[in-house]
Amino acid sequence: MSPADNPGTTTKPRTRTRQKSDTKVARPPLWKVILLNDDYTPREFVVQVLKAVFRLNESQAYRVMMTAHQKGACVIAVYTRDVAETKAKEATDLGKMNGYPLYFTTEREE
Ligand code: TYC
Repeated sequence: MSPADNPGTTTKPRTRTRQKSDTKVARPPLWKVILLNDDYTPREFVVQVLKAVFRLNESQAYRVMMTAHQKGACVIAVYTRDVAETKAKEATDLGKMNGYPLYFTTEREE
C-alpha cells in the first residue's frame, strides 16, 4: 500500500543521509581581507572599490574606509583562501590602475 492510500500517514523524503563519524567534513580555514591606510588614495575611491569588489553597501564601505583611515587598517570580510586572495589582488589592482597606492592584504583567521 502506498502512503497515498492511507489517509493517516504521510511520508517525507529523506534529504540527507546520516554522516558517518569517519567521514566528517572539516570547514575550510577562513582568511581575512584587510584594507591598509595610505596618505594618497582619495576616500571616495576607496569606498567605490569596497562596494565593487566586496559588495559592501555605501554605509558599510564608508565605515570600513574610515576605520582604516583612523586606525591604519580594517578587516573587510572573511572568505576561503582563494576568494580572499583573488579579491585582495583585484582591489589592489584597481588602485594601481588609477595611480593609487591602495593596498589590500590577507591573513589567516585564528
Ligand atoms: N587616508 C586617505 C586620505 O586621507 C584615505 C584612505 C582611507 C586611504 C583608507 C586608504 O585604506 C584607506 N585620502
